[in-house]
Amino acid sequence: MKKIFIFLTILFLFCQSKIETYAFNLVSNYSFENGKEFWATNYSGVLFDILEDEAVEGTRSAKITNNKTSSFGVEQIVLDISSTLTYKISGWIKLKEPYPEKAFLRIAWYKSFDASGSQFLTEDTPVATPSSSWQKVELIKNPPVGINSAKIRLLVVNGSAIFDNILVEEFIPPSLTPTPPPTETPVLNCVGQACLSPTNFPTQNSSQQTHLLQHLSLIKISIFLRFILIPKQVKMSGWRFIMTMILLLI
Ligand SMILES: [Ca+2]
Repeated sequence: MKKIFIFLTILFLFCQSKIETYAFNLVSNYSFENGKEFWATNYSGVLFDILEDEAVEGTRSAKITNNKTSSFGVEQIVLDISSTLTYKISGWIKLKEPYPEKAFLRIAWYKSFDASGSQFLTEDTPVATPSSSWQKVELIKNPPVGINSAKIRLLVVNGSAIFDNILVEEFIPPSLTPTPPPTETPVLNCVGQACLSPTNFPTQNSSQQTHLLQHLSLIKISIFLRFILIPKQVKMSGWRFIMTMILLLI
């Protein structure tokens, strides 16, 4: 009986908990904590340094300097791209003075499976605004049909910028975002000759419902804690156990 009780309790807690989905980042060494590993410059004139004292995450970041008026920087191949999915490309940028003309992220889509051959299309995040603070840039995109790989590029035009926390991940819309209730067409409620206007209809008060659900959850938690804290010497009868589980599952 005790094992069944523990099993059902764990099952109950599992069912009551919110199942959260975490997107998987496809960028290796995304935070530069492993130095330059997996990253390479895409132009010989680019200076690529790892900073040890500035970071959004961890302790390291990448400083990229490009004195040309074209966009150059560093890049990394991203595999396992599917055109049926939506991706969020994001990263943190901190500009160095004098501020560069541009600093941003670019995703280049490839039809090949290893980002070889010609790029099919490139798409850019917004450029970082002139500021010496860390700022996040991001882009949410569906790859074109037939895309199987990509390159993520950290680019600078005529200056220096620091990059950290570079993510290319499947974009999953927040499933827990409450959606507004559908708009109902007002219908007059006529009883005999008297008709109630739509403003007299009882309306659902979502706030009150939310409070009621919270109270019910607190009651269930209280019952659960009460039986967890019962001394081992006190045995739970079969009927008491069944009633407890029924209360917990209501
Ligand atoms: Ca870092």
